[in-house]
Amino acid sequence: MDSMQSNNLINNLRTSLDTNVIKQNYLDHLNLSLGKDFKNSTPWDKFYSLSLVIRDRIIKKWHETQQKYYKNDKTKRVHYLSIEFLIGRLLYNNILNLQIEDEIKNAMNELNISLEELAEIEPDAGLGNGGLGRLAACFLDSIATLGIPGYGYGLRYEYGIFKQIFEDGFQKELPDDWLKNGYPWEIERKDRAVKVKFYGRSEPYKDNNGHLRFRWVDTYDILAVPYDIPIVGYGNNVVNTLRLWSSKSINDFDFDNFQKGNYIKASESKIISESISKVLYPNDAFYAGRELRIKQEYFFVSASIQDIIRRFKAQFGTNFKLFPEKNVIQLNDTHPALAIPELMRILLDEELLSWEEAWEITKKTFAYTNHTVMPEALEKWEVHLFEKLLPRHLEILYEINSRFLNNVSKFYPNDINKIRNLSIFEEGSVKQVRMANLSIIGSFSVNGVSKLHTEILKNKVFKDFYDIWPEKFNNKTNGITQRRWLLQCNPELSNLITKHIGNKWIIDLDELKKLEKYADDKEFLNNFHNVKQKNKIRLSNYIYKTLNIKVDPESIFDVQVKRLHEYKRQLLNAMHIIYLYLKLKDDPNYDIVPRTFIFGAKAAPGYKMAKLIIKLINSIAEVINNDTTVNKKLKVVFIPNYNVSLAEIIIPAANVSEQISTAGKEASGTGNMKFALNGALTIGTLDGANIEIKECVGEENIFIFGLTAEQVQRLKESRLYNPYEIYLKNETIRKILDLINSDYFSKGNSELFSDIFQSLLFGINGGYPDEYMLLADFDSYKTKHKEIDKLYRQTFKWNKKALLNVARVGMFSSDRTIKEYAEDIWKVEKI
Ligand code: 26V
Repeated sequence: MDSMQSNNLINNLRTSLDTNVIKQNYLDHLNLSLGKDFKNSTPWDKFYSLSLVIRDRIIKKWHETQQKYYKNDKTKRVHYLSIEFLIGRLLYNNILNLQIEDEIKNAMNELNISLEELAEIEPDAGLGNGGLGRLAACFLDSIATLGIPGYGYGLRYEYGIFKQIFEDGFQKELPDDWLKNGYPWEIERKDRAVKVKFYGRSEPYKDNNGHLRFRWVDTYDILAVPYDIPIVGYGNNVVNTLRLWSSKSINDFDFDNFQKGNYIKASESKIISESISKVLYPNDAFYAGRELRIKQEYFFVSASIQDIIRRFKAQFGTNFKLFPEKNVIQLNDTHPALAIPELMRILLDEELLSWEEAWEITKKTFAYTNHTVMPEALEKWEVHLFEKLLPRHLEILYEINSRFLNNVSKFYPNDINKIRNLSIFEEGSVKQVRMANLSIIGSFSVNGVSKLHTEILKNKVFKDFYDIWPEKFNNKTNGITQRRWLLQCNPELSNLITKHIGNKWIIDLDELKKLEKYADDKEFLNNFHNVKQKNKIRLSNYIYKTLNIKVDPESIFDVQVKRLHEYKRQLLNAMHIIYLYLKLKDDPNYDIVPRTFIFGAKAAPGYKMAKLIIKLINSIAEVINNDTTVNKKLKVVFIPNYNVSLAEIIIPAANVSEQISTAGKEASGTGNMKFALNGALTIGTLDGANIEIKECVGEENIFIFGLTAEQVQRLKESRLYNPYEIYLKNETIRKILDLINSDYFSKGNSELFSDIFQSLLFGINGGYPDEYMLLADFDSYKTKHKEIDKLYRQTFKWNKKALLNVARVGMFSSDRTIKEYAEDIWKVEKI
C-alpha cells in the first residue's frame, strides 16, 4: 500500500459506512473508549458506544461546516438565544439526518443488537418546559437543514425538567439527573471558557481623550464553560452548533478562608458559583422574580455575547460598524433580553465606542419574539435587585430609557400615560425593570408566533409601541420539524407516504399536497387506517406496561398532552368526560363509540390549582376505569412524565387532538400541528395557530367550537359573564360541578376539590369566577364531541378527513417558519 492509499484508509476509518467498519468502530468504542468488552457490556455501554460511532461520522462535517462559515466573508451568522432547548433524544435523530439508517441497522443486526432498543436507553435532554423550549429545538433542526450559519446559545442545566410521578393521584416531582452517566453528544470546550461578572460597582473615569467613561469594578467573577452539541442538518453535510454554558467557580477554594483554617467556608463560594447552571426553573409562564433566575439569564447571555464578539473580531477585527451586517441575535422571549445592555456595555466600556455608535449597532442587531400574552408571565425585575447584581447595566438602562422617552415626548407632548406605559421602568411601591419594553426598544424586529397572537400584540399588549413603530412588528407563525415529528416518530406513516409521493416531503413539507389525490382511494385509506391502528397498539402496549391499564385500540383515542395550565382548560375536557360518564350511568346502553381519553401534563411545582386538576383527572380515571358498567366504553389514562420521547409515541396514535384553550390565550400552540401532521382530527377553539390550521385543512375537516377571542373580550368587558347563573340554569353543568364538589371522586373527602368548584363559580384568591370561561364554552364543546362520535362510525369519511389534514398542513413545517425569519428578519442566506 502506498502512503496515499494508507492515508485514505486512515481517513475513512471513522467515517466509512461499510458494515464491517461500523461494527469494528462500535467494538473499538466499547473496548477503547469505555474499557468494556462485548460480553460484559451493559445496555448503557451499548447506547454510548453506538452514539460515539455516530458522533465520529458527524465531527468531520462539523469542522468543515465551521471552516466554511469562517472563510466566507459574506457569512452572516444567526444566534438564537434561548434559556430553554427541549431537545429530547438525539441518537435516532442524528442517524436519520445523516441518512445512514440502513447502514447502522445492518451493522447492529449483525451484532445482534436492536437499534430501537438502544435508542430507548438515551435520556431526554429535557432542558425546557414546553412550547417555547421545543420550538427552539425545532428551529435548530430547520436552520441546519436549510444550511443557515446558525448557533443556539443556552444553559447546560445539570437537572432538566423534573420527572413526574403520581402518588395516590397527586403529582410528585423527582430530580432529572440526566447527566449522571455522561452524555455522548456534548464536547466540553474549556479553551473557549469566559468570565462573567456580577455585583461590584460602576466607576467613572476620564479616558485619554478626556471623555467620561465607566468601568465595572470590584466584581465577583464566575467562569462560563461551553459544552457544544452538534446540530446535524438533514442530508446536506451541514453541522451547526448548540453551545450550552455551564457555571464553574474560578477558584476551587477561597484562599483567604483557607489560610485561616476555615476549610469548609473556603469551598462555599464554589458551590454558590456552580449553582447557576444547576437546575431549570420548572415554571411555565409564571414569573417569580427570583435572584437565581436573573443570574441564570445574565450568565448565559453575557457568555454568549462575549463569544459572538470574539468570533467577530477573529474575522473582522474591531470594525464594529460591520457587526450588524455579520450578526443577528434572536431573543427567544425576554429571558435573554439582558443581551441588549450587555452588548452596549462591552461596546462602550471595553471597545470604547461612543454612545451613538454603540446604540446604532445594538438596535440593528437584536430581534425579539414574544411567546405569551399571559400577564403573569411578563418578566419584571425589582430595580434594587437589579442594581445590586448588575449596577453598570442599570446605568445603561437609565440612559437608554431617558433618550427614548425624550423622543417619545416630542411625539406626544404632555401625554403622561403614554410615557408611563412605554418606559422601561415601572413606577410604584416597588420600582421594576420591564423586560418586554427593553426588548422592544432595543430590537429592530418584534414578532408574535401566530396571526391572531401578533394582532393581539399590535392592538392590545404592545399597542403604544406599535403606534410609534408599526414597521417593527411582524408575524412568524410557528412550525415543527417533520424530521422528528413524522419521519422519526411515525415510520409507518412515513413509509406509506414515501411509497406514494416519494421522499421530498422530508425537506419540503408542501409536497404532502400530493396526498390529496388519494383522499377517495379506498385501498390507500385502508392502509392509512392500518398505520394508525398499529400506532394505537404501540401506545396501548406502553400504557399496559407502565400503568397496567388495558385500553382498546379500537376505541377513539382522544388526546390532550401539553403543560397543565388553567387557560389550556384540561378541566373542560374532564367536565366532558364526567358528562359522558353520567350519561352512561343513567343508561348503560347509551350509544357511544368507545373512547379512551389520554392526558399527559406536568404542572409547575408551585401551581396549586394545576396540581389539583391533575389529582381530579386521576381520581375520575380511577372511578371510571374500575366501574364495569361503563369501562367497556370509557377509559381515562393520565400518562405520567409527559416529555418529548413520550410525545413521539402518543401523537402518532391519536385520533382526536384537544386544542381547547380560551380564545386569545394560547399564543400559537405547536402540539396542534404535530397531531394534524400525524392524522388526528382537531377539536379546538379559534385560538393561536388553530385558526391557521383551520384555514389550511378546510373547516369541514376540523371541529371548531366556542367563543372567539373577540367574543371573550367583549363578554369580559361587559361584566355580564355570570357562571353562577349558567350553573343554575344548565342542569347538565350543575350535575357535573356538583359531582366534582361532592365526595364522589375523592373517596369521601368532600373538601378535596372544592377549590375547583369555588373557582369556577365564585373565583378564589381574588380571581374572577371562571376566569377561563369553561362554562361559556361547555355546551358547544359537548356538541362538537357528539359530531366526532358520529363521524368516527363512518370509517371512510373519518379517514378521508384525517388524510386531508396530513396533506394540507405542509405550511406548519418549521422550515417554512425559518425561511420567513431568514428572509424578513435575519436577511441571511445559506452558505
Ligand atoms: C415564561 C416564564 C416566565 C418566568 C418564569 C419562567 C418562564 C418559563 C417559560 C416562559 C415562557 C412561557 C411562554 C411559552 O412557553 N409560550 C409558548 O410558546 C410556544 C412557542 O411559541 C407557543 O406555541 C405557545 O402557545 C406558548 O404558550
